[in-house]
Amino acid sequence: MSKQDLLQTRLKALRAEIDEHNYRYYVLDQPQVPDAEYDRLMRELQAIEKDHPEWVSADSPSQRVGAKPDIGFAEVLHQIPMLSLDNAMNEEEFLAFDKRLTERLASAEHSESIGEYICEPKLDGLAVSLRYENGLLVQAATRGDGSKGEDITLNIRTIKSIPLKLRAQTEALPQLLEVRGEVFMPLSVFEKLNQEAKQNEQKAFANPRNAAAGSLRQLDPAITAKRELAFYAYSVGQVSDEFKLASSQYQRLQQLKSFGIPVTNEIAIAKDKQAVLKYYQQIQQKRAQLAFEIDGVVTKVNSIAQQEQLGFVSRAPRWAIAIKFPAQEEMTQLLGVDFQVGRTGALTPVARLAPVFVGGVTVSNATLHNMDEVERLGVMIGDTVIIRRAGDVIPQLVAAIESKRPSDAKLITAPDECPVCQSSVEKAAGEAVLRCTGGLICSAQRTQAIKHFASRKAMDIDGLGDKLVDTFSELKMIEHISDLYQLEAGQIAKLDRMGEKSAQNLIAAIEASKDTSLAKFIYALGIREVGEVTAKNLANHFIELDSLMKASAEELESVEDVGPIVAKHLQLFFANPHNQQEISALLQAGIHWPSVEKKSASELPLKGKTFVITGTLSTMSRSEAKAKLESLGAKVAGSVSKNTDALIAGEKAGSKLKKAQDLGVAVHGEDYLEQLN
Ligand code: 5U1
Repeated sequence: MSKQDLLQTRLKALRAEIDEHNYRYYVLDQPQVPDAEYDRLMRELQAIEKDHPEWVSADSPSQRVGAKPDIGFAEVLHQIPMLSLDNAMNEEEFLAFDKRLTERLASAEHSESIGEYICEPKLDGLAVSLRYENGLLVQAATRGDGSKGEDITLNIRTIKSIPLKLRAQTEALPQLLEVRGEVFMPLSVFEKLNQEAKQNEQKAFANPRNAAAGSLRQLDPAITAKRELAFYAYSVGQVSDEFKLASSQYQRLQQLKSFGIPVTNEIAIAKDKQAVLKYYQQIQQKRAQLAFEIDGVVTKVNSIAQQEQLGFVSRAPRWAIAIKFPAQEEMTQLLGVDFQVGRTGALTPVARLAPVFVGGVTVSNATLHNMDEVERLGVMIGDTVIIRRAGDVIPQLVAAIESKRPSDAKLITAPDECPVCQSSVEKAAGEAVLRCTGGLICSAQRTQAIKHFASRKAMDIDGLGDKLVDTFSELKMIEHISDLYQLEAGQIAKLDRMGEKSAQNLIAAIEASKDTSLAKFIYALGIREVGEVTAKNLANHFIELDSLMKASAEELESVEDVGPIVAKHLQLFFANPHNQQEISALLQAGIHWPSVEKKSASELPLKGKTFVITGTLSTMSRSEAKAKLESLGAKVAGSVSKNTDALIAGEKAGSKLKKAQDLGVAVHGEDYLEQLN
């Protein structure tokens, strides 16, 4: 064989191998080689094609990004119209659909009942048609108005999961095959794209669907390629006569898969209407974990014979319906913006909205984060805005619709004084947030500070939730944190929805909270930038509260996690006479923690050792065990590795115990902790 022949053989082998890896990755979801190996093969292919441009073919896996066309997008006529789907807005509407079908089939000449349904996720993307002739992708088009769309072949070719050439496996390839499905932007890509837009001070996309649409309509395929779009097929359009399509929707999707066309794994057969509803509920639960956005379920009669029998009404089939999830995005009007004061004085702009039902609840407020975000969104009071509420996430204002802006729209301006205590407002250099300078003079900051003080990771006052703190503050029953310890059951019992019993329970919980640890107390004080871990490090280092209060910046900075900024916050906090008074009042009220003999660093028995805790402990909680190990100088890690010195294994220890045993790491029972001091 000549050198040229050898090279051509290699070229063919490389193309086949890359196509095979694409199929395993995108269709089977079972990649066989690491990305680096795939990249190496691609580079080798590109190098050969660079030396031999005469060998380059349009179906080569290297040929995804073509040159920018001179003209816009040409018109494409759909030989078979691209249908739309009727919607069911809730479960009842789906049951009505099922009833209609049942009645229609029963009244047919050979009456029969609905066989099974197929359920598919309804992807929130754009419908496209892909035309394969003799196995090669020759044209791709948008849905357009269903009869004619636009030719987006060059952009579709950049989508790596769409094969440029179909796989010829057991079945012979049809001479013509038109595949229909949805192009979408995976959520990870969408988030990355918007992150970049923010960094470059560009407008972010409101949702993955808009981002996918914007990417597909790019005139330069190189830009589309960067957007990393994806595709799942959901039906077959035109197909040449000689090819025998399967007799059910499910089997047809399997046929497409065998040709190398991606089909989502989330499809399922439902034997009846109840099973469809079960799928609908299950996928709604799973929605947040999916890699792509879905806005409902598409359910179709699985038998193609029954589909044909049922037929169409105008542009929608009778045999399919989209059961939508409650919308996660809605439009409403921005009525005004208030500034909410947080625990550390940060002022957060909050959008006041005309109430709107979105994501299953009525929303009348949405966070705007900070003034930089207000500016980025370019939103004004009076605007029609898009509100998004996904899952349990706080509602967000994602975009303003400028074309609907009324002539009297008002600019959103930052206040120069605190809306609660009228102290001045400052914006530290390099920070996006505005802050009230009132400190604990500001009742809003005080209320938030009390909520933080009572929270689970701080003083853990059971039953004292945010709402109750708001009530206590409004009624001026508590103005300062230490007032908590002066509350009496009689006063509390008189409040709405509080009886004698719950008042007693709350007083008991407040009493119980007095028995705490120094670390929790430091954390509970709510000093800026002092989180749980820093509080623990400070407690372990200083042992006595007094030493911490008097510490120099230098000594503070010698503690792990404490830099000059945190040290400054600590010093400012402890120098404030009001805070000093509060701390005295709290200690006077009886807050205490076990005194620990101060050990110098060299005396800490577990210094330099790394522990892992696993299983269920019976004599103390995980966090107590962790605190104990840390107070003796150990580090507590989350997973076992060769650097682990010991594993504390409680009941029902599983994989971590096995790994420790495999690595020869020392394993101790829970009693080991008890004898430590
Ligand atoms: N999953 C899925 N989405 N979707 C959209 N199936 C599906 N089917 C459609 C559309 C427009 O139309 C069928 C009637 C082919």
